[in-house]
Amino acid sequence: MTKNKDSQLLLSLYRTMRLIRVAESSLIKLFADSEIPGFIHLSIGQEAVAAGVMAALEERDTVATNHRGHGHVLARGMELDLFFKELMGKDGGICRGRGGSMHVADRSKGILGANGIVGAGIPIALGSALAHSVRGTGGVAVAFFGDGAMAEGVLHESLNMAALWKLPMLFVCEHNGWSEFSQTKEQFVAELADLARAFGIQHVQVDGNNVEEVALAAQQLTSQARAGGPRILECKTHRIRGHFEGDSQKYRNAEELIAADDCDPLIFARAMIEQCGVAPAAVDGIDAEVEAQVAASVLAGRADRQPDFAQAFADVYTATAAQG
Ligand SMILES: Cc1ncc(C[n+]2csc(CCOP(=O)(O)OP(=O)(O)O)c2C)c(N)n1
Repeated sequence: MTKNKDSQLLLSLYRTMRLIRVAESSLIKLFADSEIPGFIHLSIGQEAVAAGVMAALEERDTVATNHRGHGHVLARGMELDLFFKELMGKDGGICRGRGGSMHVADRSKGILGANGIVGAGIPIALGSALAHSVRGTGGVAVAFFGDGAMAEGVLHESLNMAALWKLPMLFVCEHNGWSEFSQTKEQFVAELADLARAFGIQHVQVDGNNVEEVALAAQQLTSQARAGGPRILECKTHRIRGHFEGDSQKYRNAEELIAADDCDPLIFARAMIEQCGVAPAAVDGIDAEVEAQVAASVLAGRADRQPDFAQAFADVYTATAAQG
C-alpha cells in the first residue's frame, strides 16, 4: 500500500469513528433532556472496532449486534436521520420507532438487529451464516458481542456449530473488561483464545483502539471466513462511559477511567493520519462536516411525529395470533 493510499483509508476510517463519536455524544444530551425513551448504552471509546470491521465487509454480508450497537449500525451505513428518529421513538425511524436503541435493525443494510439479551445476537448471525452457506451467497455473517458473552452457553454452542459446519462467520468480541458492573475476569474462568482452541477456530487478538490494526485483521479474517470457516477477532478496548447512560461508575477506580481516556482511538487515528503527511485542517474539515450532519439529523428527529397507538401495535401481533 502506498503512503497516499494508507492515508485515504485512515481518513475514511477516521470519518466513521468521528460520526459514531459525535452521534453518541449528542445522544448524551438528548438522553439527559428526556428526548430518548428507554435506556442507551454508548460505545464511546470503542469506535475503532465498528469502523475497522465494517470497512472489511461487502454489501452481501450480514451483521448482528448487541445492546451497545450504535457504532456498528452507523459504521454499516444506517441512514443517520433514520437512526436518530428511531432512537427518539419517532414514526420515521428505521423501525418506525418501535425498536429504539437496543433493537435497531435495517435489512436493507444487512443489519439483522441489535439485542438486549447478552449473547443473543450470536445465534442470529449463525443462522444467517448458515443461510449464506446453503444459498451460496458468498456472504459472511458477523456477530458482535462483548466479553460478558464469553460466559454464555449460546456462544459455546454457536462456536461449535459454526466450526462443525464450516460456516462463513466472523465472531467479533469487543473485550472492554467489563460485564455491566462486574469485571469479566471475575465471572469467566478462561480466555477467548481457550474457547477458540477448544473448537478449533482461528483466533486473532488486536489492539481494539488502533483502527488500522482492527481493519487489517478484519480484512484478512473475513476473506478467510468467506472461503468457508469461522474466525474469531478479539479486540481489546475500553468502555469510556458507564454501562448505561446515567451510570455513575462508582465501581470503577479513577486510574482506570483515566487510562481509558488515554487510549482514545480517535486521538490515536488522528496522530497516524498526521504522520502520513495529511494537513490537520483536512481532519478538522471532517470533524466540522460530521458535526453538521449530526446536528441536522437531530433536528430531523425532533421534527418527526410520534407514532400513534394503532401504528405502534401494527405488525407486532399478526391477525391470527391476536384471534387465537
Ligand atoms: C442473558 C442476559 N444476562 C444478563 C443480562 C444483563 N446484562 C445486560 S448487559 C450485561 C453485560 C454485558 O457485558 P458485555 O457483553 O461485555 O458488553 P459490554 O456492556 O461490556 O459492551 C449484562 C450482564 C442480559 N441482558 N442478558
